[in-house]
Amino acid sequence: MSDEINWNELSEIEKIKYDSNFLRGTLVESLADAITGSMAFADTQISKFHGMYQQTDRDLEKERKRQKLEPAYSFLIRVRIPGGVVSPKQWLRMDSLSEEYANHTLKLTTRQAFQLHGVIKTNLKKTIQGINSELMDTIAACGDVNRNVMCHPNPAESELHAEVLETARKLSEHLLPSTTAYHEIWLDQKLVADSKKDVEPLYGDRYLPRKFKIAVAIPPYNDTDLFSQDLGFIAIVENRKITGYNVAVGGGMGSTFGIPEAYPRLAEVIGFCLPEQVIDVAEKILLVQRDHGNRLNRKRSRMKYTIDDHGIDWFKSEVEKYLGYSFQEAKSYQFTRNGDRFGWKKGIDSKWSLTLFVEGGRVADKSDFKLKSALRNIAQVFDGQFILTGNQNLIIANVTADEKKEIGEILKKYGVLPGEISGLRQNSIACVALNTCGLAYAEAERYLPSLITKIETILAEYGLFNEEIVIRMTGCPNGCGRPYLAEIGFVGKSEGHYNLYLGGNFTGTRLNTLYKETLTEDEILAELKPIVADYAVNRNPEEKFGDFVIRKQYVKETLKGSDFKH
Ligand code: SRM
Ligand code: SF4
Repeated sequence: MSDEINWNELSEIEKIKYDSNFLRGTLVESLADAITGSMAFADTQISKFHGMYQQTDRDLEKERKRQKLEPAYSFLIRVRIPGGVVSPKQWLRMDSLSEEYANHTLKLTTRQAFQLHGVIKTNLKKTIQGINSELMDTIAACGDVNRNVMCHPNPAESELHAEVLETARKLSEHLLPSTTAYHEIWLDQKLVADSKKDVEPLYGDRYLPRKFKIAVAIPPYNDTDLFSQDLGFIAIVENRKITGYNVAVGGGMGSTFGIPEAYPRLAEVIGFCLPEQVIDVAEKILLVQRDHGNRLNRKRSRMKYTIDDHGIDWFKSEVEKYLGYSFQEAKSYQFTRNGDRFGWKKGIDSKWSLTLFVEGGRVADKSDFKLKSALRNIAQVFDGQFILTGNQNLIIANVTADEKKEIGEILKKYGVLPGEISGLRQNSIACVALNTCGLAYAEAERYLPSLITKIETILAEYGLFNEEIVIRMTGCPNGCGRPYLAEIGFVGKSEGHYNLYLGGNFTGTRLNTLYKETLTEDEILAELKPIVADYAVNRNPEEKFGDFVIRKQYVKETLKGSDFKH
């Protein structure tokens, strides 16, 4: 079949995947090439499936060019952690790898994964072996496959959370590529001489047209931003049991300035399935996308466009054809919020959990705020779990009453106390952007905290310091911080300039709308101040900021992704 393909009309990545011999490419040769810190182009694409991205330090770009040096190449490594749950030992391993081989920080991502930044080529293998030695891996953390599966697994919330964690883990395992390339290349396991023996029963030899993302959520909390996912499972709970899941398809945030046919889109609910059907449903949806997704133009190859191109009814019936049975009618559900809920919480089993705000998901030591040291110390003395949330935060879970006291003391010792953090900051997300992201037009993680401080001054002036408002910033329109679901969203246009989007809602079920383009910081503050003032005086009781700006017509509601404007 693949031999009949007209490669000229397909995106060049399709040929690279096909020629890679089930994700081997010439990675071994690229790793051995001591002349450069980079990999051959095709290997930079294939290595994504192994959980890494080649990057350059963009802060050093000009100086390296001036000195006629090649860019300062290094790699980000992303660890696959379904549901974000790791043990203290695993945390300690990631901590020590970040010290030994990376830039001394840990990044908690918007998909509940760890990222290490700044790993040079010669340290890649040692780092990946270190990760695997603590029973974690980086397979399929990136690439045209199913990515890390998200869910909210805090056992303090209910016994159902353990069940969805199990589901997320099963989904992740089931949808892993089956090539042995990862084990050969990184873990020195036996080389398969004729690796064409490998089969990819799910993916085939060209894998998916594009990345594929799944999340599970238990209402009323939409803390995995379910409608931004290719595939979302909404748990339906009756008599304290999960009786099944509503199935939502076709979400995605990625978009591109100047290309109106690339837009963010919300997932749509197409029906209900039983818990025992979840894996099958996910597999068949993935297969429909594999077989019908656009392989010509990567800007249009996510599943959201397959759905918009063919229609949701066609998509649903195609999935049902693959399944051999029909979905049941969707059940009613209600989300009341997205984001995380902070502080100590006593669980159903009398154990405690602490949800800590981690600004921009960056675990690092600063002079008076030694978060990294504090978490290392906690991991050394306690026996529970660390849970990475989908909002770049961290839950310390399964804590006994004795451990609670000790953890409190450790946090105090290192200056990390869950003190007063504004409702705006608590609900903030910033993508990585500069200095590592090759696609960033502007700062995000390094800038949003100081912008929030300035917006907080305005909010405090109007008595709104504690008002929870979802604010998100990304350095480009790809949407890694899911900015198009924020009540206040910023997307970088160029250095120091951002588009401002308003009117997403607090439950993560509405896209926002472009309010003003290419604003500087002064302009952002000048635009926001009168709206905040109006909100303080004229909002209805309990009315959220995102709903207010729609009611007062600062922006019109975006009803569907294809209407979204940059
Ligand atoms: Fe992302 C690419 C970082 C979540 C949409 N994303 C990138 C790259 C790898 C840049 C690149 O391709 O060279 C970024 C690396 C920056 C760095 O230096 O670390 C990057 N994405 C991230 C993370 C680390 C942001 C964060 O600050 O947490 C998140 C890692 C998640 C994970 O653990 O797997 C991250 N990315 C997302 C999300 C949010 C989500 O998945 O819930 C999205 C929007 C949802 C979606 O996929 O539609 C997202 N990333 C993208 C896109 C646009 C995809 C598209 O459909 O157009 C790109 C660019 C691409 O794929 O071409 C991208
Ligand atoms: Fe990079 Fe853009 Fe993603 Fe931010 S949104 S991490 S700038 S690709």
